[in-house]
Amino acid sequence: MRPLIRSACRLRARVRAMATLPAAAAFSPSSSAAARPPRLTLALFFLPSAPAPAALGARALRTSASAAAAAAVDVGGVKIAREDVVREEDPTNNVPDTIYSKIGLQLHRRDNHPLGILKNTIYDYFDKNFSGQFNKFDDLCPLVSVKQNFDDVLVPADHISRSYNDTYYVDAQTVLRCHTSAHQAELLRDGHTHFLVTGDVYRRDSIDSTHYPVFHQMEGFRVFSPDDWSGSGMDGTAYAAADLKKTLEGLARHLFGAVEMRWVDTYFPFTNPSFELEIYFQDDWLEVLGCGVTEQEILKSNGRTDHVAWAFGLGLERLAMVLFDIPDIRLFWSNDQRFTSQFSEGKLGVKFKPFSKFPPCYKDMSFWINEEFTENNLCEVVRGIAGDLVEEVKLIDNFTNKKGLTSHCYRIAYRSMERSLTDEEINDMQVDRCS
Ligand code: FA5
Ligand code: MG
Repeated sequence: MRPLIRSACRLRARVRAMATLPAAAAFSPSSSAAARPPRLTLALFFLPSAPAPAALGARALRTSASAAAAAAVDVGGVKIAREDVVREEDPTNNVPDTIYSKIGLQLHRRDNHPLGILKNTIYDYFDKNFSGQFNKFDDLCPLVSVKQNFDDVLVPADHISRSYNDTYYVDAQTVLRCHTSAHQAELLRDGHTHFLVTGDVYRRDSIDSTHYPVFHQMEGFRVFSPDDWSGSGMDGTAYAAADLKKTLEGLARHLFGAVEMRWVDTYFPFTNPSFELEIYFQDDWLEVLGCGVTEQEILKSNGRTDHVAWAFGLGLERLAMVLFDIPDIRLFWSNDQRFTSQFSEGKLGVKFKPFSKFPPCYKDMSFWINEEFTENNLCEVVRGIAGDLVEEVKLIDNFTNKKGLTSHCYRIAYRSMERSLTDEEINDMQVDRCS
């Protein structure tokens, strides 16, 4: 999970943690699709003078995945055409067709889909406890301005989440929202004081069973006026923080029944204090949401001076994977009847019965990197070539030679959820599309 807000560099951390094997080990060939993966040393050597994966990726992506992209989609009455989002010649654009093809699908608006079932159950909780006070939005356009996504929620100018490595830019001023907090300011300005915003959000990220570049969040926001806290013996901030925790603990019980949970202090630019809620589930603590008391500046700038507010942002896939026992985040996008037929409106917590677990096909890929290399760019290239066949991309070796050149070896796990993959077809796909 890449936190929007923390700036930890997972790749660097992992690289540091790895023992550096001798070059011979890093590049030794082997061959089998079974437990010991073959080493496929593709002709992808990014020497310092060679193009970085970002540049290479953009081209690969745009030719390989366009078949799935529709001509135009409608989101809340806004028509979004491919050329509005994917601009091949524009260096300020980094949106591939694989991402465009997800815009407008709005899984959270399907009542028979696990994400729709979960959204409706959260709505039920707020309707029951706040009798219609919360306005609900689930159809706001995911194309937002840099101002909405970052400036309006006080994300610092140099924050890592603004980088082209982490965010999909349509142009220098427009992004695919990377969190539903992008809508806080406009809704406040429109006069809303209690609202829930559900939507698809987009982040360039690593690849594994819990990360997908498109996922879904629900934002909650509640404004208090001085009358609300004046008799409480608390100041506005303490009052809002207590109400926030009570509200979210109630929501967690509504979803999970009696569960162990804990609050963890954290940091977000738009809230202070800030917390994460973790739930103990299947022998581990799981972060399910971020939240906090809204920074005064946001309220002041949007017409609510002298008020306080709380806000939260929860990850729907995170919760749904736990509630429905869904083992791989790619499954949410499946149209396979064997997946879709297992879920129906109003039925939260029906346990998913895996219909297949086809064998993975592993390929290892070694290449020299330069200072421009990033893991997110590599993942984008791989996703552009293999689409949803790629299950995981994992750094397994990191080696620096005497001249200071560094090579990385990544293990790519390919696995179809519908059939067995052959070694040959994956070899062909890699060679065809990378040459
Ligand atoms: C945010 O996005 C903040 N906007 C949340 C927030 C809103 C905080 C309002 C305070 C006030 P973060 O990046 O941690 O924070 O993401 C929030 C939740 O989204 C996470 O707890 C997790 O459940 C989910 N999430 C984040 N990244 C992913 C991902 N790559 N895949 C699936 N779920 C994710
Ligand atoms: Mg987080």
